Amino acid sequence: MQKQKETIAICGLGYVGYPVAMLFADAGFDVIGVDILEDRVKRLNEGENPIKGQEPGLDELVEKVIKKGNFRATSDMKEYSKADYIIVAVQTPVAEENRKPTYENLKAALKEIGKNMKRGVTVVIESTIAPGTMAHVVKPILEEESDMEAGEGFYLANCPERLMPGHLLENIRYYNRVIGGWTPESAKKVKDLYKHVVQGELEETDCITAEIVKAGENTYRDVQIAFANEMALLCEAYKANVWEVRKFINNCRKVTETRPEALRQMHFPGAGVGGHCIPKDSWLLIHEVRDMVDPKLIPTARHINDFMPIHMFELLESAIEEVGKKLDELNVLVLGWAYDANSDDDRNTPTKPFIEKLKEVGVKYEIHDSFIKKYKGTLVEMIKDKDAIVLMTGHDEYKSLDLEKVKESMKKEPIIIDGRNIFDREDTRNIGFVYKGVGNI
Ligand code: SAJ
Repeated sequence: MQKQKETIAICGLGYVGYPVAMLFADAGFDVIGVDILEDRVKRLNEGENPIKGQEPGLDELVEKVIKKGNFRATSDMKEYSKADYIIVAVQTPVAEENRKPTYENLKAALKEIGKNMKRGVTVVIESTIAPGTMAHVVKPILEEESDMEAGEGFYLANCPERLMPGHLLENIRYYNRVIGGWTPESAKKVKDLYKHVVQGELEETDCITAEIVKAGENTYRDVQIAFANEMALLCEAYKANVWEVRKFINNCRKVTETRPEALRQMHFPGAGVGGHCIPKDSWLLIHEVRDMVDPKLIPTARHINDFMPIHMFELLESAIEEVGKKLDELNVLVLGWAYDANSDDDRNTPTKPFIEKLKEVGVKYEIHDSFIKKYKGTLVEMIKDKDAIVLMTGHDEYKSLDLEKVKESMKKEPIIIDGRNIFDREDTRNIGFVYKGVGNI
């Protein structure tokens, strides 16, 4: 077991790096948070928790760690030289034009780490990367900059994060983790380290397998969501209710280990797929072998999910046709800018392409989101005199809306477009709304 007062440097203090830093500090390690954003570093050293969404237990943990005093943030890259372990949790977006990973943040971070890291250090990549990246990007840069060899001068592994906003600490503590060691010793080093914060299983394998597991599981989710979204479009055409259909499909039979074929877990159709991960991890998964394999299903699933915000606009269009109003006379309230319920995370939010459609046709609109500073506002005020409400994000706050009062405050023949199945179609129609939901029109 490691001596407790070892030092861990965490590179990137966002939705992944920050909770990881807090948990290792709470476990007794000296933790140095390294981030290029000096303003963020300042606020972190003043004890501010940068994550504003609902994160059970995080505020209390931050308070405890700040009192302990073994966490500090810095933008000084030389601090890497003090670390026994360096965990990298930077964003790995893909370029919009060609869906290829750019790795700007990752390469810049690796250069600084390689330049400053000491012999015998263990480097762990938590960021989601395309299969082959450890071999073709991470290892070469670290070796080049440090003049040491992976597996000899330093240990190297990838241990992809499995975090979801709203469940950050729970996911770190209880989800199983896959550790891809450049060498078996590297995997063992990382396993012994993560034992201090992870109660889930720590499974050792090689780098390429761990890379494929992470990009693959997010792609699996994207494909499942695309199936649910296409089912929703089919149900609209059949004038059926996708939520009824989904209920009966998923209720086929109690899933047992021995009868996997009974497994039917249709995901949720909706207004679109956002976040930093799901919209791009499919492209990471196929990146290095796209020409060899020419995958069909995975890119198609991406296109179906990217279409859903546009479909929300189509539902709005057909509703206003029903009430004989014109798009350019419309005043719409859009509920939700964050990509997921009760979170302040708006990366790749599906609301953005929806808003671009409204702008394209000159629809007047307002956006409400209590988790996003720019879109905070008094909901009852913002509802006043609107023609339509379009729900993009399923924040709990919207579930408790009093639709009777909402109707009184809106223009006549009010419209609700429900992208997250928050409202009951019949109840909403009985109150006097024109209601259209994804897969439920
Ligand atoms: N969504 C649907 N239908 C669904 C599930 C989600 O439309 O049935 C939408 C959500 O509204 C959201 C988007 O998809 O806009 C992504 O939602 P998510 O629940 O997948 O959340 P993420 O992206 O925060 O988390 C995923 C998780 N991956 C898997 O479950 C395989 C999480 O475990 C990963 O750690 C995370 O990506 C990541 O960081 O990679």
